[in-house]
Formats: sequence, structure tokens, C-alpha cells
Amino acid sequence: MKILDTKFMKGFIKMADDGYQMGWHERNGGNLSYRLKPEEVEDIRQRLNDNQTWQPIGTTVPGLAGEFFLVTGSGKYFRNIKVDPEACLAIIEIDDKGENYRIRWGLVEGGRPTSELPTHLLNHAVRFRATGGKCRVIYHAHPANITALTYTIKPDAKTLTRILWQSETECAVVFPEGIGIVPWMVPGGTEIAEATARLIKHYPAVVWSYHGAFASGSSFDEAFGLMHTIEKAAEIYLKAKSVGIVNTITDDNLRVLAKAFGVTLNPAFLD
Ligand code: 2HA
Ligand code: ZN
Repeated sequence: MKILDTKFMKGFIKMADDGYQMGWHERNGGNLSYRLKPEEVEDIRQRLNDNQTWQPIGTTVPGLAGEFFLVTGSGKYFRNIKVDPEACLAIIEIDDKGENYRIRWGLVEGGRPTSELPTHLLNHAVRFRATGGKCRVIYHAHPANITALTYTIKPDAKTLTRILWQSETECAVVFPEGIGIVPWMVPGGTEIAEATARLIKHYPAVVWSYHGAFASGSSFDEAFGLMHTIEKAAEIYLKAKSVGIVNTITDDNLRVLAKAFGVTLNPAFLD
């Protein structure tokens, strides 16, 4: 099957373009990765390259040994993905120890997978375990409102989660576990990857202070929808706060909401 005709490729490109249209991907900002299903690998196997060398991932992910990922390329612009996916994207294979990757398709003009590959793969490994193998998508974006919000609070998951739960009624239903947050750190390395992975074990998304956010999901819709919900709640909060907040969603409201929707809110984040 032609790789560009596959459903997962079309879904990936649509999500990347949706993120660009939202204004979340200035220049080469943000990155996206998708873990292929075994049958998706089989459908395209004859069209994969076999001539690229193995490269170190920069971290170890034994739980992902032998998996294939579709990822954005380092330095590539989201606005160009739809126009030239073969230059902007890569399909990579992880080796049998989870230490190295090799490019099997894409990046036809050269280049490497996303600079945040260690964070993407560690997050995939952790979310794979946390969701019993359901998680397939890890998404990093630079939405303005959630990033602006991090300048106004301590980098604390309870503080952030309560603000978001109180800023849009559906938030507590969409992310009842809450949202994690890391303080400012240098992007692109193992340290921020490990800090993010420690949190994404408990939360479906993690905010990077003064930078952006990582969201996970079992599908493109779920990961994009989570990022969108977080960003929208942050926008509502900043608008309300700029005028002056006089009312909010109370903890009792949250408890009633959770009961109505059959979700269990993280008890550590309720007063
Ligand atoms: O430029 O977003 O965090 C890509 C990034 C790095
Ligand atoms: Zn970034």
C-alpha cells in the first residue's frame, strides 16, 4: 500500500495541519509521534527502506523494542507537513533492545527525527504501560494561553489542575486524573524527558513551564482534543482573570459533575 494513502498517515497529517491552523506551531515549534499498529506496519512493509544505519535514541525504552513510529522531523515546520510530508516526516523502527532507532521512510531531503525524540519515546513507553497498550499518540505544541498561564502560578499540578477544572465545566470529565507540570528546563534532552515521563505516568498531559505542553491519547482525535481542551480552559481563565473572577466552579460542583459523568476525580486535587 502507498504509505501516503494509509489512514494513519492521513490522520497524522490532518492533526499536524489542525495544530498549525490553531497557531500552536510557529516556525519549527512542536512535534508529533504515532505508534503504528502491527497490521499498519505489514501493509507498508514492502515500501520501507532497509539501507539506513542505527542511531542512538539517547535513552532506553525496552518496552518499545521492535515498534515503528511515525514522527515529525527535527527543524521541520508544521505548516509544511501537508505540502511535503515525505520531507518533513519519518517512519522509524526501534531496535530489539530499545536503545537505537533507524529511519525506514521519509526525511527524503535528509535530517533527523524530532529533537524531542527522547521525551516522545519515554512518554510512549510510560503511557503504553499506564493504558494497557492503548496510547498511540504523543503530541507537543506551543499554545499561547496555557504557556502564558505558567507565568502566573507555581509549577504545581494541584494548582494548575484546579484552575483548569474551574475554567470550563467539561475539563474535569476530560482529564479527571489532572494535568502535570514541570518547571522551566532545557528542552530537547534526557533530563526534561525523564521529568515529563515521571508525571505522564499519572496524568494524560504535562505542561512545560514557559514553553508549551505534551498531550497523549489512544487516537489523533483524543490527543488533539486533550490539547485543545487544556488550551481553551487556559484562555477562559486568563480572560476571566483579566476582568476579575468573582464566581467559580466549587469543589461540591466538581463532585456532583463527576458523579453525573461517572468519573473519579483525583482526590488529591479536591479540597
Ligand atoms: O522546536 O518544540 O521543544 C521543536 C520544539 C522543541
Ligand atoms: Zn517545544
